[in-house]
Amino acid sequence: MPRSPAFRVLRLTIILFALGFLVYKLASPKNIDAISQVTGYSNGRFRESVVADSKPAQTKDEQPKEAPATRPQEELKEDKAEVKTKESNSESKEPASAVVVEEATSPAPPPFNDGVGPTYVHANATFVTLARNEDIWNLVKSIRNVEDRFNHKYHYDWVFLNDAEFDDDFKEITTALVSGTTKYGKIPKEHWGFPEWIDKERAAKTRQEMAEKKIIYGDSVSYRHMCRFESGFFYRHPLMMEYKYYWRVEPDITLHCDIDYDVFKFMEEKQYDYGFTLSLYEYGDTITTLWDSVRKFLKAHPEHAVKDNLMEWLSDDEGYSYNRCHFWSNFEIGNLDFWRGKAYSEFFDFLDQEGGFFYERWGDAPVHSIGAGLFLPKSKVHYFDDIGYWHVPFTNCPTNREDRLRLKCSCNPRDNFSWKGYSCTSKYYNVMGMEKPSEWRTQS
Ligand SMILES: Nc1nc2c(ncn2[C@@H]2O[C@H](COP(=O)(O)OP(=O)(O)OP(=O)(O)O)[C@@H](O)[C@H]2O)c(=O)[nH]1
Ligand SMILES: *[C@@H]1O[C@H](CO)[C@@H](O)[C@H](O)[C@H]1NC(C)=O
Ligand SMILES: *[C@@H]1O[C@H](CO)[C@@H](O)[C@H](O)[C@H]1NC(C)=O
Ligand SMILES: [Mg+2]
Repeated sequence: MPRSPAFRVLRLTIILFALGFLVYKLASPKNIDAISQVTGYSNGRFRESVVADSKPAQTKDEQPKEAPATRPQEELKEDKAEVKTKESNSESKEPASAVVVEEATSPAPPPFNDGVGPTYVHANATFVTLARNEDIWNLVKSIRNVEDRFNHKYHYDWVFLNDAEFDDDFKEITTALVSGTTKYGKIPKEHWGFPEWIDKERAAKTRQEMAEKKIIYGDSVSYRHMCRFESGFFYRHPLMMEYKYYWRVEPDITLHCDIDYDVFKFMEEKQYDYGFTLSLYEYGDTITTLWDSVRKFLKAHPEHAVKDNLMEWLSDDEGYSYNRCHFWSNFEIGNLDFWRGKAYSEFFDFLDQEGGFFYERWGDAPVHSIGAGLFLPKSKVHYFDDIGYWHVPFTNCPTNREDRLRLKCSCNPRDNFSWKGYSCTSKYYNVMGMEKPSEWRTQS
């Protein structure tokens, strides 16, 4: 049935009116904010006009506190060290005047979608990874995890160390992935090789014996250089000297949960010097005489062992023998100045002279753990039970179900290694006098 022209005009008017109303509604300040939150789109000016009637854009932690942390970019030309500053990062290094103006006109325009602003005061900290060029594809997985779960909000620096020169591919890929500044350092020869007092024939004989016993990495020379480097040198590399705190990251790890606070500032505020996620028993054949050397050292330097240390966690007979408990050092968040201090430095030098890095296969994990366990009061060691972590073959998964949901954890709580027989974490709780979470028995 044909309709009259008047009807058509009326219909068109109604449609146009409805469309106009819709556009008006969508363009209202509240919606612009909602849209920009959903799409992640934000740009200083655009947000400025809508900030007033939207919810606070920053959380407590992200609130600007003091003048911007303009950490000076020192010239570190030694050891062919190289620094790459990303464009996004240079935003946070702008001169103070530019930032102050912004603060005066707008209460809270964050420069990053979901990160801390340019006025955020970072801890004096960096990530650090020892790797070979060929580790790149196992390493990107780790970096992606750390960025997604933590560093995309904070943009901490990342130092990469290698006994060889990093190639361009390695540098380009890692620089693209890390949201902070990346730095690349070559390890000096004295820190990666046989010291002159080591009898290389004797070392070769050990490697052969260990190979026959099928001890993991028992026949490897490079693994021993790695363990010695991580035990006594990583914290003295020129690139590391400008930092106080570090987080060690290895290739092929997984972070299972969001980390919704600045762990470096947490270390600083709580005055912790060493943080771990997993602990276990060391393979005895790799450290046959390590504890004998530790005892010799303690006899010569009784002043270094502090009161209220973790001796009870390391030894079941008041220091007579080592029970082989150690923190798993592929994950560490710690204070570099502790390793650089007198007690640990003398300890490492002593162990290095003893030769066990080569005549046996002393690992950096027991060496660090004994150092931290004896020369730090136990109150300075922290168990990060909230950091979901995996390095083949063990998992740390937060016990508390609410935490796992809130932090979007991807770990199966049944895989939690920390309460199982081969872990030393239960013992750690006993020694610390900490109460175990109620669920622990069902998981042991
Ligand atoms: N530059 C360099 N890095 C190394 C070398 N060997 C090991 N690494 C690094 O040192 C760290 C420890 O080595 P891994 O091979 O992971 O040793 P692991 O954790 O005991 O054993 P996996 O079970 O194989 O992970 C990792 O960050 C490696 O990338 C080496 O010869 N050169
Ligand atoms: C960071 O820490 C290192 C080591 O403690 C120190 O030498 C350096 O001056 C610190 N840098 C800043 C900016 O505080
Ligand atoms: C795993 O064990 C640790 C203790 O070692 C505990 O704190 C953590 O909550 C446990 N997680 C689960 C899921 O059981
Ligand atoms: Mg590893």
